[in-house]
Amino acid sequence: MGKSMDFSLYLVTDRGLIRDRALVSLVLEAVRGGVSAVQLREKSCPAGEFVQLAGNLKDRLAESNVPLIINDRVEVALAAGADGVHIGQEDIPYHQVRSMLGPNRIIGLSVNTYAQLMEADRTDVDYLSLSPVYSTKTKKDTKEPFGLEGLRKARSMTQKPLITIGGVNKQNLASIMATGMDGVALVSAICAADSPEDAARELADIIRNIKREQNHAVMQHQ
Ligand code: TZP
Ligand code: MG
Repeated sequence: MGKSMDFSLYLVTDRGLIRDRALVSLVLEAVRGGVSAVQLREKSCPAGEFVQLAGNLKDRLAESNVPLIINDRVEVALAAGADGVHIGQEDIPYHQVRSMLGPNRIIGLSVNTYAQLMEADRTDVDYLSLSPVYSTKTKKDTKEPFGLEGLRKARSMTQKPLITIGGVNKQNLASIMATGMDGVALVSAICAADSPEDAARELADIIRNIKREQNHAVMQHQ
């Protein structure tokens, strides 16, 4: 996996939401539906178990070419041979994560304010996640939501791949993508769905349609 990554439909896992289903098979179903990237997010998993889970998932994702990103835990990503790490503002600082992972692995960073966005824009971080776009039950300690206006403003401030997270679902997805996001990250819309595969397929269709309309608009403008 090189550094080019398709951010459009980015699944972030939460074992608390998957009921009695196995995480790896749920993720693989979602990938069959059209998920383009996966972030393994485990907030209280012992390192050994986390590495085993990540290694297993990485092996199973190999044939789909979907990258595996690890939330927060650089040592887990290295030990499991993951494609990259996603960090937040309170995690190990970006430059240190970059020196630990080297130039070839993907690093994503959550930004909660425009000041953080501007600071991150000056680095070679691979993608930025505006967090959150909306408040969500899945994560209670989020900062002030960007909302659609905030996404548009953020889009005008950076050329970097830009995604957003928080309360994204099939109802609001088209309006979020229309602000110029490269993609969205979601937890409950896929992890809690009765059929993660169908949910992912429906979301991927919406994204495909809006990207097609956007390309069309660009071509007509040329
Ligand atoms: N970071 C900001 S909001 C969030 C994370 C991990 C949770 C998003 O979950 P959902 O269910 O997609 O709203
Ligand atoms: Mg974090």
